[in-house]
Amino acid sequence: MTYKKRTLKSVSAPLLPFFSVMVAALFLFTACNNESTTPDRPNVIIIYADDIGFGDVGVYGSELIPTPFMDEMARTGLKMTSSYATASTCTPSRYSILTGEYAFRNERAQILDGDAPLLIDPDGFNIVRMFQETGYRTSIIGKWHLGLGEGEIDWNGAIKPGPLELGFDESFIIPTTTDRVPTVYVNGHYVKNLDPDDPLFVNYRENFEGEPTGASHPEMLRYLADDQHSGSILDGVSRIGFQKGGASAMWDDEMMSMDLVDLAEEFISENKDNPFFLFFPLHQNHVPRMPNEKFVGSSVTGLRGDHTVEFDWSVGEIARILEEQGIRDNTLIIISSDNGPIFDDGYDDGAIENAHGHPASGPFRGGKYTAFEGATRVPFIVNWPGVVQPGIVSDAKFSQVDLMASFASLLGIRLPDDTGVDSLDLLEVMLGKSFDGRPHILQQGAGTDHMGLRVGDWKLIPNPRVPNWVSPKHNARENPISTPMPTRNTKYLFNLAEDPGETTNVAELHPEVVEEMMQLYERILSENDITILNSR
Ligand code: NG6
Ligand code: CA
Repeated sequence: MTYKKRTLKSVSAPLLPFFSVMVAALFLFTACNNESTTPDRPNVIIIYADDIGFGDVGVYGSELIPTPFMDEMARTGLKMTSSYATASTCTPSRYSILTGEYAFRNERAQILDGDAPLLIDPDGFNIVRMFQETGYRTSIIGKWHLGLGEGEIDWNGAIKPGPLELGFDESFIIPTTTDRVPTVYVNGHYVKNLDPDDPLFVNYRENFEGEPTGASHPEMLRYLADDQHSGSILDGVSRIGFQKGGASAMWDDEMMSMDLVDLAEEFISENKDNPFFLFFPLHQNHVPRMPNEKFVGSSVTGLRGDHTVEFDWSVGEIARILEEQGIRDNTLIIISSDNGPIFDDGYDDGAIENAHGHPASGPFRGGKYTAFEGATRVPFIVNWPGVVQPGIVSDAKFSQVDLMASFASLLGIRLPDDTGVDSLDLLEVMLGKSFDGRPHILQQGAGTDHMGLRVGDWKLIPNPRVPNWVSPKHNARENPISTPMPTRNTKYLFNLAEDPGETTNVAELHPEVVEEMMQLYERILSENDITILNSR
């Protein structure tokens, strides 16, 4: 592989050529490259929420869901207010973090079924490998949803390729979503706690004969579900897909947070003397919302809020563990979410009835699946004591796709050619030292051709369309900010400075802005950010 220096005219570039040689050389390089006072090689933890919206966090305006631990992270660190997931659904957003590439460039990078093959090429470069090859111990503990294996998966054998083949030294995953089968953890290559005498079978097309489903046995359910979520019943909740056997391996939904935090504690304490990268993607507040009983009633918005409080507790636990291990100061923590909020995502769990007007998208319109701001503009908190100054609020534009190049910069390495093609080195922005963010932000709605584009305060939705299973009932707020969806074949232009809620389409008033943004949009679709910025 050849590594060419990545120089960008409009953003700061990683400084010198280097990747994947000798660790000694890395130290030499970083020592020579001490232009800034930022220490290199901190531990890095990304705590990644599932479906937690901009307005679900106290410091972002939530009044009905208490999130003291995230609030404290923001008060003692950086709170970003124009930071985006690349997409309004899970798989594509995660794909972008790992690859540094907008997910629409890979048409398979869409919400994956639970038996889908691995989406990311194990032979390619990715953010995990970047940390691994620079001497970090790498681990994922939590939700994966990026596919496993190469086709048919035998859940009773070795399940690979997967996270380990992408550069994680250790992997303990929820293989897909918690509303999809199989409801088991995969530890390394194997289903955890599987009894060979009770093998596990998974099918996404048809049920196993005689097995109860949500459709056939609604009386067995804690709460009712839509048709899609009316497959096998596990832990009293029906899921997408069918599974049989593997009883000893089933996770306990209500213990999931404790399971994952315990593992994080183990990993952190084992690696307290060496740099580590922990990707910690949690399941809150994705459906089914089954918080531990100690969190039930902890918000006044029902299970959805309680689940969010449980997420916040995990954030607090990570801080506690780092303190106890004496490595809090040398650890950079990022807290964010994979997409905007949703209230009803398939289960009658009371989310809408108990919302009490809770503005889960903050001041923005829309949520999960859409291309409005609420779909991808998510909480983004950076905490690194002594380096990130306390209490900074930054409105600089940043996308999670930038994590790869920004961390490359922190590590003092240069990304290989043709990798991370949409990832910009915004390390200084990420650390609150600069407010000069991305020139443009692409926001992928559900599917690959429903996008938003933000440039400055302008926001264009060139081609509004959403899957037919996304309906207005998904959002709880009875105001124009949440719904209805725009009309197809109409271009929508909003001025976010005057109209952050994207209520008024001003496309007809500003045809020249639409025209210019359409040109950029077409360019982004056919080229990539690095090429575009270099050609300016
Ligand atoms: C959708 C599911 C939804 C959720 C989503 C993935 C239906 C009708 N809806 O297909 O409930 O699981 O996939 O969410 O099946 S995500 O946050 O992981 O992208
Ligand atoms: Ca999600």
